Amino acid sequence: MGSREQKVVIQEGDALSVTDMQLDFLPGGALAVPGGDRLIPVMNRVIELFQSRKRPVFFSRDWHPRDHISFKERGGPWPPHCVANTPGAAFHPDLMIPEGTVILSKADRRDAEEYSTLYARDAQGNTERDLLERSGTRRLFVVGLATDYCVLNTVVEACKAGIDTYVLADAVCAVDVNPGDGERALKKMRKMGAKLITTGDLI
Ligand code: VGL
Ligand code: ZN
Repeated sequence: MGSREQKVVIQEGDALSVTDMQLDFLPGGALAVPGGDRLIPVMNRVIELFQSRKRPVFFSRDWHPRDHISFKERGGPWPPHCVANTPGAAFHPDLMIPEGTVILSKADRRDAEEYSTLYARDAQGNTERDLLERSGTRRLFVVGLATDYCVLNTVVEACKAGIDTYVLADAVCAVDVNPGDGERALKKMRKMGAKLITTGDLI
């Protein structure tokens, strides 16, 4: 039987990381990922599964100052997006955010870009990596935006940190500034040792 048919049972030691599902990254937002909103129902089922198994769920967010280095006016590649405490930085209202979800902020310093969520921080300054360690997480499941930026960098860092990392390929979506960026990112993640599965493989 090929790996495509294999089911993955969510159990102790598993955690879910929901990456940057903020209004500015969704259709109508300042840096919209085309089709990003189609992930929401798929993702909600996964979030509910992790919640029902009492597994940790992390929500990361891009949390930029107004004059962040990644913005065009400062020579960066992006239009202003996800400015802290603005409507565009809010999570999409249709997302299931279970009680006890940890919110992690990143790229909140004016002169530093930060795509990976692994060192994003909660209100107390704990990083996602700290919290993964403390919760005894051995397998990290990643969903969200964008495949070719934050998901890619998170998965690469998690693999380097020795975490068994799973990408839910039907619950991520690419910006595709250059056509094929998303596909290349998935390939790179696989090469780093990440496992690409779909949400239907989870039970
Ligand atoms: C992201 C572009 C700029 C992401 C963040 O979350 O993937 N992409 N800032
Ligand atoms: Zn950003």
